[in-house]
Amino acid sequence: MVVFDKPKALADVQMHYCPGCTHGIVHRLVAEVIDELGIEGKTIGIAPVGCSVMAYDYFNCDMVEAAHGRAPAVATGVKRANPENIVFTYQGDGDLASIGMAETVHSAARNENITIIFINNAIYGMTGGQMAPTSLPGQITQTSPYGRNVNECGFPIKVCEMLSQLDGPEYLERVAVNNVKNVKNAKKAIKKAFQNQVDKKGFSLVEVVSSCPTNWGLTPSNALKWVEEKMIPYYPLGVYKDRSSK
Ligand SMILES: Cc1ncc(C[n+]2csc(CCOP(=O)(O)OP(=O)(O)O)c2C)c(N)n1
Ligand code: SF4
Repeated sequence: MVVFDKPKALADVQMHYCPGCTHGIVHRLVAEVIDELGIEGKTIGIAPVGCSVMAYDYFNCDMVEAAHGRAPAVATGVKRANPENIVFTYQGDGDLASIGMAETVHSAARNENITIIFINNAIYGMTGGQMAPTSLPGQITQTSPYGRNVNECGFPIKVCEMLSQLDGPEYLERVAVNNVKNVKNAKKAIKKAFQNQVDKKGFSLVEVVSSCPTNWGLTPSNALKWVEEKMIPYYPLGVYKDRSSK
């Protein structure tokens, strides 16, 4: 009996992520969902700029690399040209909520029939730990050495809450992957976000509260604690919009 196996949609290569980084967990969940929905032959992923830039090497499906922040625009083009394909983006907070905010908001407002996996780790990971739009008030980063001062830098952007004000999006949920229960919920949300696209329901975004132990300066286990104690209270988990549930 097989009790643990690698999803077929995940390439059999070693990932470059740091020890304790939750990008790997989310990759696995996305791959499991692609396998379970039987859509591996027709799925196209859009990779971001950021630590997950090399997602194109990790998923066993066609992948397109977008310029920084432009993944939802690229996904829009790919999906409109190939409506029978399943198109997803995989983006960090710098990519999705900073440079790519316009693409995010407008693709949501248009209710594009795409799936967005949004990794919120409250920092720019790839470039060495600068403040992100989602860095917490008081959070120490390379560009906020005394802690994020909201009077100078503004408040963190709560993407699900913000997008939920739009009429467009079909489904918005925030999940986390800091413990087994949350990982299971995260998988359910990711599956629903892909299923919605199969069912032609429209724009579905899952925000995954994630960890970056390297740039937070924490051990992997303390980083998961920080997710529980600091991130989740600021970014409450739950469904922010689900038009089909009405
Ligand atoms: C136009 C442009 N501006 C800036 C950069 C530099 N850059 C590369 S990755 C990155 C931050 C990525 O952070 P995030 O999206 O949060 O992803 P993470 O690395 O944390 O997973 C930045 C600023 C770039 N590549 N292109
Ligand atoms: S820098 Fe952070 S986000 Fe990037 S791979 Fe390392 S732990 Fe993950």
